Amino acid sequence: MGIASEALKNFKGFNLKNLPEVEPVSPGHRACQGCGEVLALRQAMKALGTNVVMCSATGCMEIITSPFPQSAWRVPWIHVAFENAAAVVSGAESAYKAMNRKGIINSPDTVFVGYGGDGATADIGMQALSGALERGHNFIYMCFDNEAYMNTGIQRSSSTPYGAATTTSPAGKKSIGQSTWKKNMPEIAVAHGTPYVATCSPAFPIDLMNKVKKASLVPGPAYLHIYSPCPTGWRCGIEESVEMARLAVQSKVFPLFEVIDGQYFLSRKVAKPKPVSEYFKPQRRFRHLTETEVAKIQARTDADYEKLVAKCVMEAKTKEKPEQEMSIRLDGA
Ligand SMILES: Cc1ncc(C[n+]2csc(CCOP(=O)(O)OP(=O)(O)O)c2C)c(N)n1
Ligand code: SF4
Ligand SMILES: [Mg+2]
Repeated sequence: MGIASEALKNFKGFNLKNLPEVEPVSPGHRACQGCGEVLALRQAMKALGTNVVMCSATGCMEIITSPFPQSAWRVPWIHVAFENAAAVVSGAESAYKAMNRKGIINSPDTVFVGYGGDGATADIGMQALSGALERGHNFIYMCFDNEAYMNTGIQRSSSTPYGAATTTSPAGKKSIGQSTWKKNMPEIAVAHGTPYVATCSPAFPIDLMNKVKKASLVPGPAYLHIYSPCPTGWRCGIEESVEMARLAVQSKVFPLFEVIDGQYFLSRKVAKPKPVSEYFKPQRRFRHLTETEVAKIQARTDADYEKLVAKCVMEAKTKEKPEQEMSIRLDGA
């Protein structure tokens, strides 16, 4: 049995009756209305609690929580550069380990978390992340994927989906927008032998919180790829973020799965998939796409999903309906 399977064998997850009341990220931050990224961050932090050291790359979830002299953080939080959250959090983890060993502190259960957006993760911070995963630090890395560099004005990243219009991949007569396919970060994390890798979505909060909790229990690196709808950059309604996150799962655009010690588990099989066009329709970043382009994306989405399903050894037990999950009242949203 691998280290993640061993650590998770008696895992008892969150459910509607035992949701934590703790709010490590306080209300009053400065995210745009309807921000799906801060909703996901909030759910993740509720699962982690307060015995954490957070290390934030530059990006939306840094600037909106820390305009000097204010902070939305109720836990230790370090802001570092755009590219090195994983390197700095691995240093903090090593320092705590040494201080615990020398008896300077007694804090063996502190959880170390590095996080950043898709630009900080899939582009500029990839090298730092790769090194930290390879060295095997006991930490969680969370990528909040809103599919572009939103903080600086909606520039494309390597995680921007094919066909999406951004300010640096504008759609026009000679351009369909983003001309490359989305980089598969979870697979890159798996390729490092990372003991726990999972994808999660704020439209499925209990699933998200359980995956964050599991990541915190694994005594080694864990990578979480968290879908983060951004109404500002995706050009959809501010009330549509959760619906976009849900449709991404239901259309197989963003499947939910876990990889535990290299074994794949589908969190939620999409039995009756919605067409990608239904997910695209409310988002003006896709409005220029022709039927031919949409059909091409549909074919690629179907093929990618089949490849994933073929790798899954069994289905996980999570069966809550999204509607039921979203009926949870998270005060202060
Ligand atoms: C070395 C460096 N290059 C560029 C920047 C400017 N910059 C800050 S945040 C950011 C984009 C962040 O995008 P992402 O990581 O996807 O996070 P998001 O804002 O979308 O949540 C950029 C380009 C910087 N701070 N440092
Ligand atoms: S730009 Fe997007 S991700 Fe950033 S705070 Fe606004 S809605 Fe959230
Ligand atoms: Mg981003």
